[in-house]
Order: sequence, then C-alpha cells, then structure tokens
Amino acid sequence: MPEESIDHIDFEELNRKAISPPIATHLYTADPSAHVFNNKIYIYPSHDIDAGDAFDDLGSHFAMEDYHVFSMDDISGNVIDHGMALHVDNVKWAERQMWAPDANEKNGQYFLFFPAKDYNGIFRIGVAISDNPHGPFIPQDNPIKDSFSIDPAVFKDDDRSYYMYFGGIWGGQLQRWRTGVFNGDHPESPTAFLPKDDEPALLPYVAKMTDDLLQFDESPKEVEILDENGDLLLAGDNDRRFFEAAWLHKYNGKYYFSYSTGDTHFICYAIGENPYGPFTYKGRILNPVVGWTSHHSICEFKGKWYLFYHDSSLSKGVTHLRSVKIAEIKYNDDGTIQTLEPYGRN
Ligand code: FUB
Repeated sequence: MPEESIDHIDFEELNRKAISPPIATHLYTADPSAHVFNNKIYIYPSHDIDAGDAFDDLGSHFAMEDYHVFSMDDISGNVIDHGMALHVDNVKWAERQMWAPDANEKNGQYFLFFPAKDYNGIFRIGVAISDNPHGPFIPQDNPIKDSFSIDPAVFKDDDRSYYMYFGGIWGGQLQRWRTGVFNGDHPESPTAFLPKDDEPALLPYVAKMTDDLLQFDESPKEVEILDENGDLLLAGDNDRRFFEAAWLHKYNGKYYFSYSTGDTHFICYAIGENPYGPFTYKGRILNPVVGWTSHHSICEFKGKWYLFYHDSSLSKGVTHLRSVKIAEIKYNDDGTIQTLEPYGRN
C-alpha cells in the first residue's frame, strides 16, 4: 500500500478542529503508554526521528533509537521531559528500531518493556530497570526468553499479577511466527504468511510475567477476539481485526482489550471477563488520525478516564514524525465507550 496522500489536507483547519493539541512540540513522540505512579502521570512514548529511511510497509522508516519519559502533575499541567531514559546503543542484544514501549512498577522498582530488532533482524522484547519512574533504565543483557513481535503492554491486575500483551502484524512480524519458529522467507514482504481473508485473523498474545517481571511465567497464549456471534474475527475483517498496539485496562470489573486495526486506522476495543479473554468486539474508541499509524493507551486519573494517542498533525502528515495527544473518554451506562472523532471540535 502506498503512503496515503496528504496533499488535500488543510492543516490549519485540521488543527483548529482537533480535540487536543500535541503535549510536546520540542521532539516527535508516539505510541504513548500512560500510567499513574506516585500521583503523577508518566508517559512512556516512542521517540520519533527522521533517520532518512524510505517509507515501506515493513515500517523501516520507524528507525527510533532511544526513549524519553514524560511526566505531568495534572492532566492539563506542564509536561516534563526527563531526558533520555534508554538508548539502543546501551542494549547489548538490540540493533535498531526501538518501537512502542510500556512500563510498570513493582516494589518500588520501575520496569521499561520495549521491542527492538536484534542483530538477526528479528523483533524481540526487552526489559530495563530503574529506581525512578523516569529512568534512566538499565537494560537486561538478553531479551525476554521466547519473546517475539512488538508493542508490549503490561497490565497489573488487582491481585498483583502482571500480564504482558503483545504482537503486531506486517512490520511487527507476528505472521512470521505462525509455526512457532521465525520464518524469514520473503523478508521484503509485510503480508507473506498472513491468513487468507476468510480465515481467522492472527491474534495478539498474552503471558503472565514472573515475579521479578523479567521473563514470561508461561508460554504466551493467543488472545481471542470474537464477534457478536462468538466467532473469531476474520483476517479480511480489516475494520475490526487486530493489527498492533495492544492495551488492557479494567473498568467496573470488566477487562477491556483495545488495539489498532492498522491499515484501516481505528482504535477498537473488546470486553472480557478475565485477563486471558476471550474478548468480544464492542466498537471503536478513536476514528482515524492523520498519519498511517494509530496507537494508544487508556488510564484513569483523579476519577476520569483518558485516551493517550498520537497523530502526525505537527509534522503536517509525515507518517513517522508523530505527536502524543490526550483526550478524555466517556463510558456509557452499559460499559461501552463513546467513539472519539479526533478532529470533531466545532
Ligand atoms: O512506532 C512504531 C510502530 O508504529 C509501533 O510499534 C506501532 O504500534 C505503530 O504505532
């Protein structure tokens, strides 16, 4: 698929209608994972740069090298950039492409979870540790054993169990693991090994973490996303099937699994009764933003719920130069989420 044309977009008008501005303009940021630690909001984004790589459907243009952590005392307060928290040069096993990270806390220590390509060009997921929520983080020498693909999101349940959700198709390589081992054939093709349109879509994975949060405590299990009839969503159901950007939050005792549909650019969600699912598709949280990717997290702060997301409005549509934004989300009485229109301000 070619990069989508942005020639027709009037960015002045788009920004006027945007429901939220970028939270930072001094650098490009994306893929925000937000958490509340010590009564502050901490945001763990990707740090977008222009490394000069051409756009392709493998995401080669996303050539990020490091992470910065942001914090905010309040949702509309100052945004503090705590500086570089981790650089790929300090991660022994990782060569390139520091994609969407997440973080979590346990017993006063903070853990940064991040995907990167190893020296064989295979995405793995690593962990780095700090005594501070903003780092700097010290990486482990090796990635999580048996980790693969991208976009880790680590959810802490009320019983203090931690679960990692992960996976992403196309450049995220999930489709290359269908037999349990990496298939490196046709390296130039983002869609080789995808299921046919009338077959069940590829699914993200979940694994409970070990007590030290450094490894999977079990073999990762597929996260089933079902339609209204209880059937798995199909690979050809591009408006609803999982592509990347998994996130899990809990609201009123239910587990909400949310994700991006990638090539159709929606942030969708599905509801389940436990961290493993299955989850039943319920709808869209965010309609398409400017820029090819859409990625998000959801977090409660002072009794309100917020969507942390990104778009490419600041860079005037450059796919790999994105900016983090925040918008409040509202739940209906039946637990469904009201869809946000990112440029719907009157
Ligand atoms: O930022 C690189 C990749 O783009 C992320 O890992 C995906 O979720 C998409 O946002």
